[in-house]
Amino acid sequence: DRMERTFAMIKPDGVRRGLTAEILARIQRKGYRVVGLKQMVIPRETAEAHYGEHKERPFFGELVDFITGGPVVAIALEGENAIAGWRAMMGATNPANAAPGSIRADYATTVGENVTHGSDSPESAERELGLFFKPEELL
Ligand code: YYY
Ligand code: MG
Repeated sequence: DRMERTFAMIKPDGVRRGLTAEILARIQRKGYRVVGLKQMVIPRETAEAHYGEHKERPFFGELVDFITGGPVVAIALEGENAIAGWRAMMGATNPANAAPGSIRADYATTVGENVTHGSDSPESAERELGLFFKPEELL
């Protein structure tokens, strides 16, 4: 139906555990187009902006420490209904509630280290893609 772009990320736990190829394989098998891709260590101020909606939550400090604590793989995805579709492939935030076969169900045990990120709305997708990619880095 609707062609969308979304921001996906393999978090430091996923990269550290060697899950990058497996997760990219799932994305490509699904049929999403990878229109941006880079491995990077997220600057602290970018992480704080990315997770700005959680600034007042008790886990915010740990979340920013975690997400800046090692390389991530930042991914721009394009496809039909890619925003909700990628969220479905990831599964629920808490791996204990994630659907069987989803990335978080298959690879994570704790809410704090849940392997992947995905934008939750068209507005978030646009904001997050703008935080992580320059226009010329997107195909
Ligand atoms: O979008 P999503 O990653 O599924 O969840 P959010 O509610 O946006 O939370 C972002 C991030 O924060 C989550 O992936 C792990 C962490 N977190 C946490 O450590 N403890 C919580 N109770 C909720 C979220
Ligand atoms: Mg979120």
